[in-house]
This record gives sequence, structure tokens and C-alpha cells, in this order.
Amino acid sequence: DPYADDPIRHSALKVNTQCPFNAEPPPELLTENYITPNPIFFTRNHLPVPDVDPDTYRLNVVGPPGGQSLCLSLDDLYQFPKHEITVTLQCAGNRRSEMTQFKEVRGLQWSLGAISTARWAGARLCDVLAQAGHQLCETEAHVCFEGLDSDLTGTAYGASIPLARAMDPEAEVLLAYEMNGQPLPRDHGFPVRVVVPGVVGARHVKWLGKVSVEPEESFSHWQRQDYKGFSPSVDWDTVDFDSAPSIQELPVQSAITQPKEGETIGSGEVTVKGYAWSGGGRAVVRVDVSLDGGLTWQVAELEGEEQRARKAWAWRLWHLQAPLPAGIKELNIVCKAVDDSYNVQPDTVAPIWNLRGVLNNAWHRVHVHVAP
Ligand code: MTE
Ligand code: MO
Repeated sequence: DPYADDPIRHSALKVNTQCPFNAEPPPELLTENYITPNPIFFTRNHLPVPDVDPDTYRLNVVGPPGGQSLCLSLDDLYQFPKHEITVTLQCAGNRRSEMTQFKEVRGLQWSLGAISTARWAGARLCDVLAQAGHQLCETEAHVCFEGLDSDLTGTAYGASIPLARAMDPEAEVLLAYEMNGQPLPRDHGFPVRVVVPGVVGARHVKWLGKVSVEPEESFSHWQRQDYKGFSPSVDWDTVDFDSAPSIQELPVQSAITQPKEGETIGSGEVTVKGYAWSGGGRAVVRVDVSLDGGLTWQVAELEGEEQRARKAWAWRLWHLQAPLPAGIKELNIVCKAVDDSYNVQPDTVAPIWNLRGVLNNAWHRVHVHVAP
């Protein structure tokens, strides 16, 4: 059993699949803290968790022609300036189960918890690439990452990002060895993972073994044959994965974590809570909440610090407390966020439905009953 050595997990996680391990925190725990505690951070594994010995671990950074390849131990990585940032990581399949309700898709049936936030610390990828002699001359190049996890044929998990993002110090791409002040937990990439702020989870390669600069994107299945968006008209007979770009920056997203679908709430007033986030460092500037299915709207209160312009890597939590008219029996609660490019969320799943069930950022809707 290749999964026999997987770590023990927290019992609060809602398990999607055990082998490989895929699980998300329940909504009420997800937004209890701005920083998601490590034990309940959502986990998305495609393969068994590798058992990496930190003493013998080496990161292979392939140098440019005429340059020098690096073989970095953990101690070597610690010698680079340590950089710490708060970053939200979201799987492209977050909220896929709502897409399924509209029409069947292939993929893990995530609810709204395939998203979490941590403080990540490590070396900046641009510093490590520079030491290997890489420069931003080939602007169309890509930085390819390989994990130490592999399938039965020996194929490793892999993904890539554009070299331009990797070399941009402002993009703050990290080779992270700490998560919330602790060494990375095994499920989250011990001892080193990539953190690409503002970019889809699939590019944050865990258990990082190799970094190379290539003229083309990674040839990995997960770069080329998955994690792409398509028209609702495309089905499994007609899909051409080469025709669509790989997902990198994610669109604006928000969801309601309280109250829960189908719940009966007290009369008099309601408190609605949730999260909002956008990709590419775009800040969330507003969250609108409706209690009547989208007929009328109220502006929610954004919690926490204002985000940095163009570097809004982490989510905003939000809440709305609103009085309820006497005698009201049910609420159709809806939320939608706006980012600083004034991008908005589509009102339904239908126009963004795709066969793989990725990129669901339709208005999130929760129906609740009000006690008499
Ligand atoms: N890296 C490796 N090596 N293997 C994987 O299966 N899954 C990716 C990414 N990095 C994966 C990986 C996907 S699809 C996501 S969404 C994130 O890791 C999830 O990170 P997390 O488990 O720390 O939440
Ligand atoms: Mo993912």
C-alpha cells in the first residue's frame, strides 16, 4: 500500500478521498481564524505523501547553459534572505460540487473549503534562480517544478509558472520551508514547497525536488491536460486541452460560511459571515450580501487590515449583521465580491460550467429557514 506511510490527519477535516488524501475544513472552522491553523488547512494530494529525510534532502536547481546548477540542502536554503508573507491558496476545484448540481463534472466534489490562508516563510525563488545564473532575458520561458511524490510509473507531480513571474521580486514567489511559524507539515510539502501568491493551488508544488527553466511550460499532465477552463459547450468527446491556456491567476471569489445551507436561524436578526479573495494580487474592495436572492443588497463589513495594492495575496473575511422583518419565514442569502479591477462574480453557474468543474466563482447562495 503506497499510502501506508501517509501522516495522521485532524478529525475535523471533511474527507473527500482518503487515498490520495483530499480534505477540507468545515465552513464554520474555515473562517473562525484569519490564518488557517495548519491541522485544518485544506489538503489536495494527487499521490502518496513522500517521506523526505530533511538531512539528506537536496533541491536541484538546474542552471542556464554556461551557468551552474545548484544542489541545495535545507541549510543552504536557510542562507538566502528569509521572506515571510501571508498567502491564500485556493484549488481550481473549490466549490465544484455546486457546479455538479447544475450538470455533472469530473473531479473531487469540493464544497467551499478548498481554500485556506497561511503565513509562509522561505527563500525567494528569484534569489535562488539568480544564484544559479538565471536572468530574465528569455521572456517567454517558464520555470518548471517537480515534486518528490510520484505515481507507480515513477512520474512525479509537476507544474510551471512563467519565468517573468518567478524573477519578479514584487511577485514574491517563495520556496517555503515554514507554514505559520512551523516547519511545513508533511501534507503541505515538507520540507520545501513553492508558494506562488495570487496563482491557482496546482502551481504551488509540494515536496519540491527540482527547479528548471524551460522554453515551454511543464509537460506534466497537471499543466497540460488538466487545470484549464472551457466553454460550457465542450464535452469529453470534443475537448482539446491544447486549445486552452493553463490556469494561473484565479478570478474573484467569495463564499458564505455562516449560516449553513438548510439551517434554521433565530428571528429578529441574522449574522452572515464569509471569505472573499481574488487572484493576481488584486484586492477585494467590496462584498455585497443579499437576503432575498439578489433583489436587494447590503454592503458587508470587511474585517482585518486593508490589503496592499497589487500585492493582496490573502483573503478578507467579512460579516454582515442585519435585522429581519417580523414574520419572515426564509432567507435566500447571496454574496458576491468586487476586486480592485472591478471584476465581479457571475450570478449563476450555467454560463461558466465546464466539464472539469474548475473556476466556479458564481454568486454563493445559502437558503435558510427562520424560526417563528
Ligand atoms: N504538489 C505536489 N508535489 N503534489 C500534489 O499533488 N497538489 C497541488 C499543489 N501542489 C500537489 C502539489 C494542488 S492541485 C493544490 S490545490 C495544492 O498543492 C494544495 O496544497 P495543500 O495541500 O497544501 O492545500
Ligand atoms: Mo488543486
